[in-house]
Amino acid sequence: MAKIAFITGVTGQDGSFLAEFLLEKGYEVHGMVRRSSTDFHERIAHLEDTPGFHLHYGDLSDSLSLVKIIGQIRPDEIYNLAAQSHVQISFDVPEYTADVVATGVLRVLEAVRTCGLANSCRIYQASTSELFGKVEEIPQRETTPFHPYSPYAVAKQYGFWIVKEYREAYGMFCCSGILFNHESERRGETFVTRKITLAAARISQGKQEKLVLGNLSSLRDWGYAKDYVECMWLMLQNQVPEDFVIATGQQHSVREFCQKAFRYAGIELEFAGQGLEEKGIDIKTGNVRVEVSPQFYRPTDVVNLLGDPSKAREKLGWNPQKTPFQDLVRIMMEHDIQKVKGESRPLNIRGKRTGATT
Ligand code: NAP
Ligand code: F7E
Repeated sequence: MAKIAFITGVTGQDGSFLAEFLLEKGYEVHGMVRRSSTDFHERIAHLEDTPGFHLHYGDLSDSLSLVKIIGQIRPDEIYNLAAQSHVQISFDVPEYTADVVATGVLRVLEAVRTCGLANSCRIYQASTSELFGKVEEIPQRETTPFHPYSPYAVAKQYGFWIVKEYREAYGMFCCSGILFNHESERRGETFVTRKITLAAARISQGKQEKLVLGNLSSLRDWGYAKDYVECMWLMLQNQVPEDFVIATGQQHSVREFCQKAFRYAGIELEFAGQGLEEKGIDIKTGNVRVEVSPQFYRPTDVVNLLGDPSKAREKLGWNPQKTPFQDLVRIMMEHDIQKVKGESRPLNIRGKRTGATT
């Protein structure tokens, strides 16, 4: 009998890679999708006719839909990946973020209990390095105290603790992966790495004038999303439910990401100036290609994330360096150089077609 997995957030970056990964392992995969006015799910469109892949309408804010789906499919494993996952946007929609990112986790756990699956169903919760926030230790590991620093992170803190509570109170197999930033060619276009790779590709093809960013000095431990979904699965195959930090153990700045991405597109950038006056200049032409705007600064920003993946390496046998930083940038740039070749409409200087602010 094939194992049955249920993925919330299947249309997202991680959900789409995880669905592919589990289908390859022979799982029957069920994903939850929200109704939207554009019913095209770009990241999973290629999977929709795959035998063993099924979609169900539902929402993390709607307990009844969760009970209905979970009761019907009776999964062996649940991967709770759905979230309002943009940190900056969580300052704009804090109440909605709390409802989905915090209470949503509780709804999944309670749906499992309601359906009588508390003893059989294993649950993965998508926790985050944002829990470390205004960091109290470098590098951050499983024992590092949390200091969440955005409405998103505060909501994720609830998710982390309610999972731990249900594990201890009801003996459920539920655990959190504390994942550091992971990126890919499927990353949402307003996260900083993808914003940079798309802009570098467009600028090199004369389709965008410049890229406007926020804090260039922010430091992140960036990995490749495809490698990270394997770890989610490994955590549910473990003997006991435990929480793990998942990271590469290497750190780079937003500025450095820009330089590497632009170099891939044939543009050598030199940064000059400080703070809001800092600029990324094309060494060959003298053109300013990167500028800073307060629009992309956050009321509170997390600026020094570096994970220690030792526990995952030792206990799960996971390789944190499978895709090194330069390969991640290359994968994203190769994809985006091809992607923007098809675009004709010029973009505004933020590389966007709308007036949205992220
Ligand atoms: P993503 O690309 O933003 O995908 C989020 C997914 O959640 C989408 O499928 C989205 O559906 C769905 N969703 C949002 N609100 C929902 C709701 N109310 N009900 C049901 N589904 C909803 O995020 P990701 O990068 O794949 O991240 C996956 C998870 O890991 C998230 O929980 C995120 O917070 C967490 N995380 C991510 C990272 C990272 O670096 N990527 C690191 C640590 C933790 P639509 O397509 O309909 O919008
Ligand atoms: O920002 C800085 C920004 O939005 C990274 C989510 O997946 O990872 C993600 O959250 C850094 C921040 O990701 C711009 O201030 C500068 O310091 O790419 P990001 P994030 O906030 O780290 C964690 C682990 C999650 O859990 C989240 O779900 O880059 N930055 N200039 C910028 N960021 C953006 N978005 N846009 C800028 O123009």
